[in-house]
Amino acid sequence: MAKPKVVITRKLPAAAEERARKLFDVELNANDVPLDAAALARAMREVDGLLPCVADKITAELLATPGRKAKIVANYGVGYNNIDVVAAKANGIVVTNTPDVLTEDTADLALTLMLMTARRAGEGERELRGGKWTGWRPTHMLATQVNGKTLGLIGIGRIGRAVARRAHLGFGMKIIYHDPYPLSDAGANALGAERRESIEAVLRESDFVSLHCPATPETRHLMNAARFAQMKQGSILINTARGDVVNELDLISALESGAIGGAGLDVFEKEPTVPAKLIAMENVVLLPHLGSATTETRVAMGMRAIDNLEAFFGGTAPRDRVA
Ligand code: 8YV
Repeated sequence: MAKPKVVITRKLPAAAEERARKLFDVELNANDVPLDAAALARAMREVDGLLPCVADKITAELLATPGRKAKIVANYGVGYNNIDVVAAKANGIVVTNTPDVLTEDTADLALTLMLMTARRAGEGERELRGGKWTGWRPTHMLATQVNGKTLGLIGIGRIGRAVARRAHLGFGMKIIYHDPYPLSDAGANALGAERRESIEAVLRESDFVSLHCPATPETRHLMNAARFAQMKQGSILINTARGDVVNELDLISALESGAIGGAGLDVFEKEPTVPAKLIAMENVVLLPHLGSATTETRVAMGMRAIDNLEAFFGGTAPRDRVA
């Protein structure tokens, strides 16, 4: 039997590409140049399945491509806001994601941002590399203590819980959270996590606020001027979720006015564009969407997406179906 045809939109770690080559008649992207809308539409017409990444916009128009052959979009990533899942369902196209495998790395990165922002690590490094360090002194670059502070989590799914575990057990932090789906009593006790009835209640109490909700129409600009006004003065926002969850202009205003003390950001509204005003701020740590960027995890994400394609083409239910 002929192998199913698959397009993988970006270069993946070699082990994942090798497995894809064995299982599928696969088109790889050796040059790693992003596919434009026309190339994605051609793929929709000519192959059985697509394996896209966060930057590939799988729009309603694309999913309704006349003469479409593709029946599955196996996203490389746990977040799938790059795919119009409503349109996928309407067109009978299966969508899968890659949960679990990137939980720990993304939590590590949230803690990296928290520590770097609180302890002024980026600023200190810039000072040293810029040849401006004049030597040790008791009042040099005094920062915010992390240990024992209150961390507020907006969303307590897999990644939120992994962040809570690190912060509570490793840094003695008090964990509060808001999520439409509360933790079980046992789950909450293990993390020392207390639920709050509203996002505002979390913001009012937290020294650090970390976002761990998916990007949906409901969570778009969840952090806006009114919500920044609820945060404690000097508190720090961490975002490893999606840029859309934060109104970036309102964040800039909150940082400029001193309403909040800093931000650690791995994701942005218009990636790869980052507002110049953020880049100019010393109290902001900016990373280029590195949440899952370890070799181990990027291989595991590839394998998981390939598992989903293999199951689908083998006639069984893919494990990670989201539409
Ligand atoms: C991925 C991510 O690198 O999985 C996610 O949701 O944000 C990242 O870890 C990205 O989605 C790859 O497409």
